[in-house]
Amino acid sequence: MKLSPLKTAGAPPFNTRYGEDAQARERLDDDHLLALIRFRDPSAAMTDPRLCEVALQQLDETANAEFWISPWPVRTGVTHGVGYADNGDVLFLQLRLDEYAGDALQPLTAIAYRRLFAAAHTLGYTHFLRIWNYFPDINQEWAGLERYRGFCAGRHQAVMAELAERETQLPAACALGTLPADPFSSAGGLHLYALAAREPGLQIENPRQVSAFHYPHQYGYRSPSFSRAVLKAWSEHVYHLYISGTASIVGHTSQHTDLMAQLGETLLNLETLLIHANRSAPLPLRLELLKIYCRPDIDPAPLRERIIQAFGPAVSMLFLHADICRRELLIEIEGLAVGIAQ
Ligand code: 3EB
Repeated sequence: MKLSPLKTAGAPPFNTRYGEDAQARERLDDDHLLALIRFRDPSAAMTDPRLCEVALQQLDETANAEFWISPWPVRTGVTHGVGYADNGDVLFLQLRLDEYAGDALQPLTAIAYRRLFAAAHTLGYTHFLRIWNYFPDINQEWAGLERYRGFCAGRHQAVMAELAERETQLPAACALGTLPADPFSSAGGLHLYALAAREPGLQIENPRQVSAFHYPHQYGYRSPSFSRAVLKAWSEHVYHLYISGTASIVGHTSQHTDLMAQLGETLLNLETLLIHANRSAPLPLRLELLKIYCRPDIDPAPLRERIIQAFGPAVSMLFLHADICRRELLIEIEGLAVGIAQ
């Protein structure tokens, strides 16, 4: 297929929104659909490279799937075992690898990342803007090593081999522990999805937080390879800010044991990051989407209320139950902010 987009000035190469999962299947018939993220135990085989099923339990009846929509038709395929969809400007990639042993997560992660990078190179999108990382039992220890730390070591290995500029080209990210409804289903394993572009974005760090790639070794012998956010200029008129999973961490230390206190600190981190990113963006960045991951058994209602207090009622929210990568953390929030010239 020839990709010759009729580009509209002032329009991004894709829009993201939360919507009803009930509409999900029929949306796959639309060749403008770049990606569809659903939150449910994944089916055994990948049926469409754009359909990404993540084994997290949703808390909300209405907004419970994420749609990435392209203004023009997309192409789909599989390369290096990585499913993809692209529209000439933006590439969606996903990869799920089965896990046969809990202590093999580190080499599995390195392999997964190498395959993601190889696929993106083959397709001509060499700049990763955002990567989502999901796998079960994130806080469980195997042979004395917490699985999250094993994951970080595998990612570190692959990222160091890939990136020339190791501290200024890191994608935004999140890493969450999945919670399959059926533990004997095919829902286990490492599941990555990502967003890549032909030209780089701008890495943004949070002045309230030590950069994750500089965390001291008490959090793992290889630090987490991600940036706090990536600011992408899709044109002079359109900016996206991909905000990494953000938690109640100041400096490099987790703060508060109380849920609402952790939420308050997290919101302060997000506000600070937005103000900081706005200094690099020629247009004001408005927060549009938030995805809130909280530990099982947490009630979303008071969280929603507090978030509306902070960011107003216009922000769309999607709540998921997940395990967070530090045992003491109860909540983590990622987001998308957009700047568009009027
Ligand atoms: C933190 O700030 C909380 O390992 O990819 C947030 C975002 C976190 C991404 C990752 C981890 C990751 O360290 C945890």
